[in-house]
Amino acid sequence: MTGATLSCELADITCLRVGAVVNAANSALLGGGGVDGAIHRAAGPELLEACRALRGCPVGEARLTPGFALPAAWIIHTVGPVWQGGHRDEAELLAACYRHCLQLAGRHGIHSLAFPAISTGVYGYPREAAARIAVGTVQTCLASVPAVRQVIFCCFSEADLAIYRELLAV
Ligand code: AR6
Repeated sequence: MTGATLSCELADITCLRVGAVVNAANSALLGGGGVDGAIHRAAGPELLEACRALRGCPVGEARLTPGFALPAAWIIHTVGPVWQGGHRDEAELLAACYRHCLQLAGRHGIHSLAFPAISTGVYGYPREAAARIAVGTVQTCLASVPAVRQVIFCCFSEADLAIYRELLAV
């Protein structure tokens, strides 16, 4: 048991006042649509400059920038896998995203973070399977990241919220 709080809520992740919000980016880290576009719009143009300096990010890894104009202090950018039917290591890569985000948060002493449903939009990962990986990986990894005290699964639809509520039994 870690004593950390796991919860889910229906929200626009750009509005959350947490230590870090996670961005579901692409490997160029230069912005895009979906949650990535929303985060870049809300954080402001300085974010693009900070992302340029990172020179990309491989699938399954994570990178840190300040939150700039967001209420969140930090942004953790991760790159989820594109769903290709389930036999191209998508599950392992998606789990790696959650694990690397938590580890990066832990190394920077970030106490609270909010995840969007990585890969479940443009990248097409089936929502329920992705949510199982998200919750399972966070529950497993939190024990080794004591700095992180609160994790919010930020849902952007009632359907996603219902899936997470069931998995978290809340
Ligand atoms: N707050 C919280 N969740 C959101 C928000 C928001 N403001 N906007 C969308 N979502 P997606 P991906 C949800 O497509 O599948 C981008 O172009 C959305 O409903 O944003 O990982 C990147 O640049 C879905 O549940 O990310 C990449 O090219 C989830 O966020 C590509 O899309 C993820 O959907 C990444 O695709």
